[in-house]
Formats: sequence, structure tokens, C-alpha cells
Amino acid sequence: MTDSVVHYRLEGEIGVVTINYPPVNALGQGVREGLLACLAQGEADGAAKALVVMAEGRTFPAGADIREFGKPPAGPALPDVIAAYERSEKVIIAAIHGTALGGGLEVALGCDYRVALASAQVGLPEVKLGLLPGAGGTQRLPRLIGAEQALPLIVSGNPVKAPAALKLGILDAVLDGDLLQGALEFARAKVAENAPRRPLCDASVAAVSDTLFSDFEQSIAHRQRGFKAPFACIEAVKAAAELPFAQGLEKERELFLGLMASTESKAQRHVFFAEREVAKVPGLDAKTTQREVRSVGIIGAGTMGGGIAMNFLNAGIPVTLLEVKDEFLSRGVAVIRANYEATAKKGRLTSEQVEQRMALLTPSLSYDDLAQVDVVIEAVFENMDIKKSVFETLDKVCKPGAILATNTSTLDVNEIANVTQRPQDVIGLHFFSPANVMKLLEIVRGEATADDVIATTMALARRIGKVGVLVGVCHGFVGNRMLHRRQAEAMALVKQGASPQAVDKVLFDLGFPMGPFATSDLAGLDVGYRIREEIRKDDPSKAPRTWMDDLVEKGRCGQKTQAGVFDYEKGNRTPVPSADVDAIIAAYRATEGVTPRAVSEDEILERCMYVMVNEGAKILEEGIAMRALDIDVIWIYGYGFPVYRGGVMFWADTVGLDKIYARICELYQQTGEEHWRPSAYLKELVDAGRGFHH
Ligand code: TC6
Repeated sequence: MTDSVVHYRLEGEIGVVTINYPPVNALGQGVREGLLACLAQGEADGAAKALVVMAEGRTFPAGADIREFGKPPAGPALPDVIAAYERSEKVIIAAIHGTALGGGLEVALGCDYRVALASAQVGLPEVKLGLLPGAGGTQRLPRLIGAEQALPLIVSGNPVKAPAALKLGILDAVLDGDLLQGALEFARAKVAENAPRRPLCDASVAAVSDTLFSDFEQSIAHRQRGFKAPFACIEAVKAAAELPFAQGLEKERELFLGLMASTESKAQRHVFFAEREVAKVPGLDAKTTQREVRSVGIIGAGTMGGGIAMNFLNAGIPVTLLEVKDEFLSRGVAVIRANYEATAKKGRLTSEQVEQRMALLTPSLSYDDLAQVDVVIEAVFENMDIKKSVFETLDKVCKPGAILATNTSTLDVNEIANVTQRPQDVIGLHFFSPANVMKLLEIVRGEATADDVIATTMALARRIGKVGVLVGVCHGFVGNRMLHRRQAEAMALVKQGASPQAVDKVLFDLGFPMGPFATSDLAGLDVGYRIREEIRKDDPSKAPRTWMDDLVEKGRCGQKTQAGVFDYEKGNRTPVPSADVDAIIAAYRATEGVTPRAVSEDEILERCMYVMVNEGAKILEEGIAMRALDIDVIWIYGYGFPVYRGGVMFWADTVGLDKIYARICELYQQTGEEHWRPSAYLKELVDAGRGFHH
């Protein structure tokens, strides 16, 4: 095994250690063993005056092998491997290409010099897995570039490109052309000038201001609420600044082991793999052909259509944007331009890039302009009759093989597909608002949707920077179907006696960016009101009146009217509890004959969350989502569920499915409500003593 993953050879007077462990040369046990063995070979090789460490394939090691985490450790440990390189008598040069991340960069920090191709990136992203760089990174990087520069790199986990890393002092040279030749040349020059070894363990950290660490902690406190790792990273870098190297390493290890055992890190590691796993659709593989996508048509230039269009323009894909009236079209195009110009003002786009993107946009008032596009996405009003008529027209004008997608958030994709003569080409692409920002894309497979249409849209999602999750057809699909259950429970809790702010606080404290009612205020209360009014016209019993209807009828439509479930000061998005709303709710309770009671925080948490877990289990039972991890990814990227809790279903496993199931049964008995009918799949898991994620 050792022989196959790390090799040693002599190139003139330089010994070269090469790692070859696809796909990303992760520092698994075999690689660690190989690195030690090859170091010993290089040290013993009298002809080798210096050593170069590099990797074959895509990249210099992209980190420790995450698949080994949580398993019994198998030696040699990475910190020991790095220490051996650092102690070597020979000058060692790390030659980097691709992404030297985490343990990969830590290996390079154990070398005396670091060179990289201009296209390479380096970084310590462990914090994104709920960890810290636990192989000496928090001690060596501050010794190399100073604590002030090391802190943001370690705490954000964001990689830097080679030219920036050179400026920071992480790299000693940026190379063009062939990496091996460049690294050999660099090594020979070091040998010729008798360059010294430069072990970072012998260096000290440049002095820092007294308040550096406390200021930094304060600066991230709001953004990193609920996360453990960023704060542990700061503590570890502080140890580097204050303690001798060996003691600093001990502190780093202690913090690292604490994080490794934490639920937060387990959750973040689950999300890392889940995010990659969602792209793998059982039944489809590399052999499934894909249709070519060179252009896209979008119907509807409103907020949603415009946002969807921006995704494709950003990815360099031409868009034809269709509207029924010139006035709507001009407004939609102007909003897109204004969005880009606002980004340019913040320095995140050049004005040339703005123009390049706008040049890819063709506004149109005629369906005929969609005749040659490869994909059409309909983003018109959420009404079945309107959608059907759009698809009837698309069926007539679009070329054979064009993918016809609907952005519906609730309607039956099969019913829409069946108005065309080509239901195999129809699919749902459910973007989340704001569509140019939110990373989630629910890809809704209809009964007849062809495999290559699924494969093409999954790949297209990735191309436009979205996380695409394949789901089946049902009202609200996965995300909104679960959300509707939570919203109904939140409303019921208020009806029974909880205040809206108490409900919001519990979910905010769980880690959501905002509570359900603040979210409703942001979206606008009138949207749901109009839908409920439509339903009531047909059958009032299908949408019983709630206290939220009373708010809307009193002109409280949410943030846009500075009054919704909460009050808002002009220009301030902070929700403020409202005495008027309390009175409206009290009057509503009185009409409904409800005597308010005290509702505990535990009850709020259980009812709002367990109802989603039960619905999620039913969604799995019905095959609407393929795996629990798909639901987790949907909640993280579509609804701001805290990453450090791993998604709704992962969270449920950490609470214990037996506990959740027992409470669901109790609530079903008490209320008889359909949404509390326990999921058969959930029961099956509980009986088998398993979790959603085994
Ligand atoms: C660390 O280093 C701690 C050190 C202290 C120790 C004491 N391990 O993302 P892709 C797999 S913590 C195992 O699709 P890309 C990935 O699952 C680590 N597997 O490719 C996927 O497998 P699949 C710090 C890994 O080109 C395949 O490789 N490092 C690892 O879009 C391809 O991945 C990080 O956090 C790994 N470390 O992006 C870096 N990395 O094909 C994590 C990847 O079976 N990695 N795989 O699904 C990345 O950020 C990206 O993978 C990338 C490549 C930028 C390297």
C-alpha cells in the first residue's frame, strides 16, 4: 500500500517525494506511512542534497482524510509525520499545485520552503468542518506570517490564491510552467547558496496588540453565533502567541480533540459529505447522457424570473427573458442591471463584468424567440391555469429536445407536463428567493421525466453554483411541505397562548437566522392572505381564518408596511414586539373561545421541530426525498437551518428518535390532527433502534 501511494526518487541531486492517492491526495493512513518511509529514504540517500515534496493528479493534499474521522486512530499520526519533516537534517521544499488545504498546508508548513503554481490555492478550512487545524497549523502559521494575518485565514477557513499567499509570506515563490522543473530549480538554487533549514517550531510569533484576540472574537460573535470551532481557533492562535511551541501544540491538540468529539463537528462533517452525496442519483451514473445547454429562456421578469436569470448570466450562459408587456420587461431588465451595479459598487464586480453579463441578456416579448433555446424556465404567477397555458405554448414553439422547466413551488408538475406532447422533457426547477443568492435548487422529477433531463439539470445546477437536490412531486415538495407544517404549529401555539416573539426566540436560539414570524414579515403577510382568500372563495373550511388574516386586514403586511407580526422602525429590519398585535391576537382568541395558557419553550421547540421530523419521515416513506441527507441539505441551503446541527433529520438523530416518536404519539392522541399521525417509517426506525442516518 505504502509503495503505491507515496514514491521516492532521485532527480539529479534532489530527492523527490511524490504522493499519489486520488482523488485529492487526502492524508490517509497509507499516505502518512508513505510520507515517513519516503522521508527516511531521502534522508538516507547520500546523493540527495535537498528534498522536494509534491503530489500527482489534481492537487497537493487537500487535507486529512475526513473519512477516517471518528474511527479508531491508526498511526502514524499526522502531527508526528509533520514533526519528522520539520526535524529533518535536509532542506525540504513543498511544491504545491491545486488546493493545499488543511493537513496538506500543514505538511507544507513543516517544510522549510514552499513554492506553488500561480493557479494553486492554500488554506486551512478545518473550521468549516467544525474543527481547527490540528496538525500544528494554528502554531506554525502565526510563526510564519504573524498572528494578525493568520487569524482571519484560520477562523474563516477561506483559501487564498497563490499570488496572495506569496504576499502574505506563506509561499516563497510562485512558479510558471512545469511544477517539478520549477521546484527542482528552486531546490538546486537553495543547495547552491547553502540555504539554511527554517523549522517553524524554532521561530517565535511577532508581538501582537493586547486586544487583538478579544477584538477579533467580538468581530465574529454575531456571524458565528452557535458555532464552536471559530472561537477555539482564536484560542489556539492566542496560545501560539503566548506559549512556547510545544505547549502551544498541546493546547491545540486539546482543543482539536474537544471539537472532534462535538456534535457540532459531526454535524458539519455530515453536511460536507451530504452536499456531495446529493449529486449522486441512484439509477443514474456517468453513462447517463446529458443534453447540451448553451442557452436558456426564462418566462417572467419579476423578482423570481430576474433572480433566476442572473444565475445563468453569472455563469456566462445567454438568457432570453420573456414578458407579456414591454413595461414589465423593461422594469425586470432594469432591476437586473441595478443589482449588478450595486454589486459593482461594493467592489465585487468590475463595470466591464457588469456589461459582459448584461450583453448575454436578450429581452423579448415573443415566444418565437424561445424556439432555439436549450432550456426554458417558467417563472410566472403561481396559478395552474396560467402555467398550463404557458406550457401549451412552449410545446408548440420550442425545438425538440428542449428541457421545459417550471419554477412552481407547490403545483403538480405531472399535471403541467401532461398538457404537452413531451412530458419526458418537463421537470420542476424550484429556485428559492432571492433566486440569485440562495444556493438550493429543488429539482422536481415528474412521473415521465427522462433520465437525461434529470442528469442535465443536476449538472446545470452545479454549473450555476447551486446545490441541486432531486425530489418527487407532492404539494410543496420537500422544503415547503415541511415548512407549512411548522408554520401551522407556530400559528396554533400563538392561538393557544404563546407570544409570536416567544416562538421566534426558540427557533432563533436553535440557530435559525430568524424565527417563523419574522420570516413571514420579510416575505410579506399579504401573499399568503391572497392565496387563502382564493381558497375560501371555493370552500371556507379549507382555509379557516387565523389571527394573521386580521393583521393583513388592518394593513399590517410585514416589513414593507413597517408593521406585520412585529413593528419595524423605518430603515431597520429588527422586529419589535407590538402591543397592537397583542390586542389583535387577544381579540382573535376571544372570538375562537380560547382561554390563553402558558406555553413553555420546550413545548414550542418540540411542536415546531417534531412536526417537521414527522413530515420528513413521511416524505421518505413516500419516496418524495431519496435519503434523509437530501432533506438535511434542503433545510441548510434553502431555509438557513444551522449547519452545526446538520439538518432537520440529523438533528432528530441527535435528539433521539425514540423520544421524538413518543412525543409525536402523545400529540396525536391529544389532538387527532393528521400532521401528528406518526410516520410508519419513523416507527420502523425506532423499533429497529436506528436513526435516519444509521
Ligand atoms: C484536516 O485536514 C485536519 C487536519 C488535522 C488532523 C490532525 N478527505 O469536493 P469534490 C472527496 S480536515 C476525504 O467533489 P472538487 C470528496 O468527498 C480537512 N475525502 O471535488 C469527493 O468524493 P466523492 C481539511 C475528500 O474538485 C472527492 O474527494 N480539508 C476530502 O469540487 C472530490 O471532492 C478540507 O476541508 C478529504 N479531505 O473540490 C478540504 N476532500 O467523489 C475538503 C475531498 O466520493 N475538500 N474528498 O464524492 C474540498 O474542499 C474539495 O473537495 C476540494 C476539491 C476543493 C479539495
